Amino acid sequence: MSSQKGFAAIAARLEGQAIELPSWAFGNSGTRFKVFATAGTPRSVEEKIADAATVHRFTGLAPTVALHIPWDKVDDYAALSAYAQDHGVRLGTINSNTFQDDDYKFGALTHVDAKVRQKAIDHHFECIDVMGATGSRDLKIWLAEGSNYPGQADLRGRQDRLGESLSTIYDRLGDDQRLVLEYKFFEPAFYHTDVPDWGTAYAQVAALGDRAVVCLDTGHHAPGTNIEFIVMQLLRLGKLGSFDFNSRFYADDDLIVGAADPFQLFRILFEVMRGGGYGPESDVAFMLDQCHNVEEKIPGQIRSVLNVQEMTARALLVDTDALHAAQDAGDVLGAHQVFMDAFYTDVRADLAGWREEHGLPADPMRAYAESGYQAEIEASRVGGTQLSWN
Ligand code: PSV
Ligand code: MN
Ligand code: MN
Repeated sequence: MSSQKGFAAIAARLEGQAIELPSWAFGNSGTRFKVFATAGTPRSVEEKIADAATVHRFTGLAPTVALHIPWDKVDDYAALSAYAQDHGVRLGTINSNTFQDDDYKFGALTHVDAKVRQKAIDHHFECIDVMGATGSRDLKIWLAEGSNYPGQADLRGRQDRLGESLSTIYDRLGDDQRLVLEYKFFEPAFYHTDVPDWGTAYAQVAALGDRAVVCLDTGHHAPGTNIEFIVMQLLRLGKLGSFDFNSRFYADDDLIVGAADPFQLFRILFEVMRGGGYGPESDVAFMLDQCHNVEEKIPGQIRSVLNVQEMTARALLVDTDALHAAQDAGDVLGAHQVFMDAFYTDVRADLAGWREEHGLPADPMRAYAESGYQAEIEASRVGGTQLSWN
């Protein structure tokens, strides 16, 4: 006989769940072979924010939007913030970008030339100024730095310069602001990456201080990596700052979270809860980092936040008392069954009811399709230049 909590027991814990949307998910994106344009794609940062606000209106799950600088550069960030608030959302994480400038061909924060390093540091100072104007807490740094050939670069020297550069940036942050360092094991560099894994990211942020933490992008690991173990370890060390959620089959695919491997998302969320990374007391930020190359972007984002909510509910359903009892008794199959019972529980009807109780559409995908918003943006967003991922 399996042990199982009911949905009513966990419903309250779904209150206030927030999943930040990336502004770039609403722009056109693709592969190095082709970027397909989509009707209705935003032509301005404001239109991206309006689309993100639409996702929040239909789901209640996405109250903030992350910006990427300079993709989302504007003259007046306070005005942009007010625009977002008028649309029912807030501006969130500020992502720096040191990967699209010729000067950074051989590195930015790790470059051998102090002038290039200073240019990259100054860009981060500019991002911190943006955070001041938008009220953002997190500066997220992902670095495209590394080398393609063995012997090309001095691995140790680059790591030392990275530490110095990060420390200069960290010192500029306000007391309520955080530096969030994201790792990725390959691409665009193919031989070595300067922040390839959680251990390197941890070593770098641990040297900075309490307000420096790690971002775990679920697409940035080798196939077969036990990501939930990394989640557990970073939470245990007090250094899990945020997630970039997406899913992958082969590389850094940036597909819809939970699409490729729903069970992996469940396992990750279970460890998040086990480690205290979920709920009002937690500082762990949930964010999507996705691109919608061939599907419509707004429904793509709606589907994504619903997938996270659904797996959150299932992970909350794990009967932890029964699980621990089975674990302590060495009951291998009993423990496994408690875990799998929660994973296999279909919560969709309960979540539909929960949404209705909260004044939200029971089926946000359908409500969006019937709302006319897509037809409206396709008809009105003509002329101007559609924004692309970069
Ligand atoms: C790099 O692959 C990355 O995951 C970083 O978070 C970037 O900021 C983002 O993608 C851009 O899509
Ligand atoms: Mn990312
Ligand atoms: Mn990525």
